[in-house]
Amino acid sequence: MTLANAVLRYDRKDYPNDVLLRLYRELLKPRLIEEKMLILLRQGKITKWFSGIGQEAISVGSTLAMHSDEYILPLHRNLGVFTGRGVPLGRLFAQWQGKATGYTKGRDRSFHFGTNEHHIVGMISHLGPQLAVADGIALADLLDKKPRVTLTYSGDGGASEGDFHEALNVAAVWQLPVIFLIENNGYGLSTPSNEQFRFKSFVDKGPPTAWKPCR
Ligand SMILES: Cc1ncc(C[n+]2csc(CCOP(=O)(O)OP(=O)(O)O)c2C)c(N)n1
Repeated sequence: MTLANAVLRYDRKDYPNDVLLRLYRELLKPRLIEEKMLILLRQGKITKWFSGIGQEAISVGSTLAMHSDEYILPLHRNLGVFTGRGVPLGRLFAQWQGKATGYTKGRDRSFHFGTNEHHIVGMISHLGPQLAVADGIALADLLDKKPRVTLTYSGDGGASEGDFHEALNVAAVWQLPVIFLIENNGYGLSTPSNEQFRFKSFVDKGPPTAWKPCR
């Protein structure tokens, strides 16, 4: 079975209650924070917010599937990565309100920040530049023989960038342990999918291959 024809199977009976309850709580946390942030936005207490409402399960599920010492490179709609990694809420709110106690010490009020303590690398742009950084982290792990995986995200719009194709190509050629997770929410900001790309699945951009480097 290839990734392209993989089917998501879920059977409630495969999971004990405590696991399901934990997942539900982890899902609820970013949603409740986002609802609060949207109120603060309307009140003029924060200046911007990129909503990830409806996409929480992607960030939360993928983050919880990672080990805590594996690097994640999230984007502007991946609040669930920060909550899933247990980043203190006080500092998160301070960051978004541009306070000195935030991660960027008041220099920025968005998701352009990381925390090495939580193995989260700050977003460079909303588009592709952080994808090649994920390759670099994975290469370091490979050279150090550390059995780790690096997780990075892209929107559907970001997947049209040259950076995206470069990062995928290097990862394929060097067999790097990177997960490129593409969130297709139907729009690249305001550009609809039918004006953005022409294929059925993003998997077509990086088909799995049996080829191995000869070294
Ligand atoms: C290098 C660069 N070019 C342009 C922008 C402006 N920009 C921010 S988000 C975005 C589109 C993102 O679309 P997509 O990847 O589909 O993610 P979405 O916001 O729809 O989740 C653009 C063009 C940017 N942040 N960085």
